[in-house]
Amino acid sequence: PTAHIGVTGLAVMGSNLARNFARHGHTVAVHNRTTARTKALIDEHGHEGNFVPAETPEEFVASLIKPRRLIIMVKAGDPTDAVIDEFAPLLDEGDMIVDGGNAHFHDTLRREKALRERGIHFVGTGISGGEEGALNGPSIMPGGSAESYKALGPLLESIAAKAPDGSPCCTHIGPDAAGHFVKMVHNGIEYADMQLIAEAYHLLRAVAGYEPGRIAETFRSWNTGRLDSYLIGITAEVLAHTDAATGRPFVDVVADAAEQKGTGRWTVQTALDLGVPVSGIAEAVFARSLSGHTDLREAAAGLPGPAAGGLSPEAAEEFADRVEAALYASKVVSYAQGWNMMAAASSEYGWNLDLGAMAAIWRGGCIIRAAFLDRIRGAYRADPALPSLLADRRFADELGRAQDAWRAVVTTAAGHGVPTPGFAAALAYYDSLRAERLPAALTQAQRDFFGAHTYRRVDAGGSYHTRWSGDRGEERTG
Ligand code: NBP
Repeated sequence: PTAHIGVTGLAVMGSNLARNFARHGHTVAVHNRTTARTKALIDEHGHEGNFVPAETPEEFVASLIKPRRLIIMVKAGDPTDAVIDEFAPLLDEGDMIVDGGNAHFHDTLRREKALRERGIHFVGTGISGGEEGALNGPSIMPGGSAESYKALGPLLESIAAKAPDGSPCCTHIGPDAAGHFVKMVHNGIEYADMQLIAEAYHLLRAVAGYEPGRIAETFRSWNTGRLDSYLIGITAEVLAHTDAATGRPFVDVVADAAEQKGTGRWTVQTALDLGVPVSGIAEAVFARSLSGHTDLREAAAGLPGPAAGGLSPEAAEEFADRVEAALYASKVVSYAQGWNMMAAASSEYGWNLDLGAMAAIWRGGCIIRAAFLDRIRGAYRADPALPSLLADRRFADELGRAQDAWRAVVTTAAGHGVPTPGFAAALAYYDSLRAERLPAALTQAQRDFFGAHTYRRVDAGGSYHTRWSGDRGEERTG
């Protein structure tokens, strides 16, 4: 055997990952259920490095140096189980199966346990950056045992993206499903980022009266400041693009129904299970869902909106600056929520996650890469047990400075009838967390009224019930 690593599943992600390994001097065994794909890879890219094509699983496994390192890059779900069932019997104790697909972390928990019992390391690995990232350097989030990382880490780090400071965007995330979990949260945060950017665009267009080209300019200038990120950069490019067929701004010829592949939904479902409020991500998932409900939108199309007046050019410029502040503040909130979710899962599943490390490895390769992540890394470096990003003094100061603009934007948006579920939810979260008293006291009293669910008092220990349907006297229940 000569191959350092093997990739099975040679659709776009698997082929690009295999080429990335080969280009970095590793000998890569390649295999695909349909052999034509393997042949195509070798014909087109065989000259890029050392590939060992295999037609059968047996041939593929035999070509791998022990302990064997095998990456599965097939469609997530049943195909992954089918491939595991096919390969696991051919492996020996100490070998490693890396699942680089977008698996649900519950599947990864199950697969890791089953394979661990057979002495095989199962390494659920989040890979971000799409096909371009797979080829030129993705952000890589491997879970699994620490022992497996010793053998896999150097290989994965060699093909990973590099952060601006040169460090690889790959680290051992934690045991079993930790890698796939944080990849899921990464995608949830990506949904929130995209929604917030969309709201900023909508406000600049509908309230400030800017044309897409002007908005592209605005985003370009934002991209030189604290919002500097891949997503802001591509937004400027999309907005500056003109449709060749019609000559219209490209954004105006795209149907306004956003689709989703499911990781945002998983993030919200999981957050509900963990009891972590991720309202920013949830609003983003719901906004995509709403956009696709043509039936509901058509039914409501005639409902009245406000008589909105336009802004003067000076007022528009001032408004654009406020939108930048609102976008930044809302972004901080959705990242804070995502990080809370990772912290909660870390204690629930015993992962002992290094929360600063996620910010470090998302600085390159992945969709949410941004200068901003360095600040999150700094916040967790200063205090690894930080309860919330909002509690970090630097972020707290920034939100404090942004809040007037943020409130003005949400108010103006409502006044003009422009929906900003992301901005508004983020502001509500900020105000809820900082509130001295929440109306939850009333909610709890109502619960006691109709369901005798009891309540605690601010001035005494224990729990209590008021006899609402009787003499309204209070009794201690626990
Ligand atoms: P696809 O998700 O389109 O999967 C196609 C591959 O799965 C082909 O190699 C196909 O083999 C193989 N496959 C299937 Br389908 N069923 C199989 C089975 N029962 N046994 C063996 N092989 C089977 O490929 P992709 O877009 O390259 O994505 C691969 C993974 O990476 C997915 O889990 C995806 O979620 C994840 N991912 C994708 C991206 C992205 O940007 N596309 C980014 C990050 C992660 P065949 O050729 O014989 O049909």
